[in-house]
Amino acid sequence: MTAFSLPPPLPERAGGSGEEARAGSTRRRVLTGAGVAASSLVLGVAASGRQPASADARLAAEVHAEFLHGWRGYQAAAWGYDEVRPLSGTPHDFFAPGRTFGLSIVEALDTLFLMEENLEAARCCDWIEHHLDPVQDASVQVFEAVIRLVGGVLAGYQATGRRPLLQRARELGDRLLPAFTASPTGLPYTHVNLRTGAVHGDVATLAEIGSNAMEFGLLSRLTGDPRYYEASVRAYRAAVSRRSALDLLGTSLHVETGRWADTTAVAPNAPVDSFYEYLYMAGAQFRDRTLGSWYRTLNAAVLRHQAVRVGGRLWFRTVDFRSGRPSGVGTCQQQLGSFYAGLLARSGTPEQGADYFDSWTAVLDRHPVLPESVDCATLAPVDRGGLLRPEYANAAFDLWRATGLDRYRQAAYRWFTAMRERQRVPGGYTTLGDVTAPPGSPNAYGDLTPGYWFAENLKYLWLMFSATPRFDYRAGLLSTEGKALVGLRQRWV
Ligand code: DMJ
Repeated sequence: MTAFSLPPPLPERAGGSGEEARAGSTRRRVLTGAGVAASSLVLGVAASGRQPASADARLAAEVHAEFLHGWRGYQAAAWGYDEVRPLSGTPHDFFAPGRTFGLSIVEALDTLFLMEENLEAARCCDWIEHHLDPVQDASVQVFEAVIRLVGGVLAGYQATGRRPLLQRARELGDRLLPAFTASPTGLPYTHVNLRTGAVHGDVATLAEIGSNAMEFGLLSRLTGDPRYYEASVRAYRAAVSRRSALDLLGTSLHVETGRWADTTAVAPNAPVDSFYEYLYMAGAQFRDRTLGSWYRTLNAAVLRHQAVRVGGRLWFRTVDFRSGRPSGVGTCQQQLGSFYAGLLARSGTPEQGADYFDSWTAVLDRHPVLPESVDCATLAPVDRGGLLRPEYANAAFDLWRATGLDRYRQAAYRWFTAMRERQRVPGGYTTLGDVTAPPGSPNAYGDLTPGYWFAENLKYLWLMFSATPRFDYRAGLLSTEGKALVGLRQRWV
């Protein structure tokens, strides 16, 4: 397989001159196609997993049963479609109206493998091999297609070794690449038509810019084709080089000019959340010191300028990225940001990770399940929706792996029982319109099992309680969509 090179260190900020020339002269490292680091350079960040303390067969069985309940609901009402609406028993197209990618099948595949549901996982592989069309006339959001489809198919390939899956992931990657290569700055357009290659969406958020390095890096590693990872790193470089003197980033960038489209630093909330996650995680995955260095620089700035104590609890305020002064949106905090508690623990600041996790546990103390967003001064909901988000369980899993403390498993189990109590319906699991509305009231329910529910929510619980031999707890790495991109242990066909 061909070798490909990894990128040079931290770029200058915007306005610095000669960045590319300097970058070209710095030391490069090489990964072989088989993924062996050929350089002796050592990464400053590393996977921080532990072996599982002990299995709890009873709790693992509960988790397994609930996953299958949701899975059967999808199979019965929406097999072959992207998602299921479990109350109405109808399918939902996630990417484009009238187009399906069998999203929930792709999302569920490696979870089924980890749960030793071999026949179900094989059915998923069969569907992907025979029905997933990567050249549909559909304009898809690149970020979602990468983390959900490319990541899901790659995880399936790693679990099974079935070569057509790798081929399918490669086809998808090739069809998504124009979003990066058509851009004059390297910042990806947000959408691409898989058939025509036409791109659109010229303002990209940080999550859309960076949340591809794990999947594209793995695709480069498995195929020996460097283009995917190089596109990811170029996009990261384009964003990081535009950081402010405070080492803070705004929220979104104009793809064609490279100018900031706003001035607010909102980390770790959406829509920048996984930009930071992937700097750290891809840095660990590929032993890429450049990404690790960017993560440390940017994350230190977030902790320095955005961390704030409200009522004794740790939260992150929105600030102007140039001045560091608090900006606009007051005290609103998104549940999506709660993953960051785990990332902080993994990346060397476990005290802040624990504190931030406890802040979200305080929110869970107040509500039946976590609302989409809260006012951190009062913990009252701002957005009352309950979208079956996995981020709190993701954080519990990461904190448990990083610290070994059982309290995180207990917190995750409590979160699981709340979800089971409120969001389980005969057709599976559903979103809520208002987490505070009593069950049965008009606003209580939404009608969707999001694809990510199959990839994430119960996988974290299963990994915590099953001690499955199919996952390497020490070295395994999960993507932002919960795909086990590193550490799936057993191949079977
Ligand atoms: C998932 O699609 C991914 O975790 C993504 O990074 C943002 N969050 C959703 C689930 O809430």
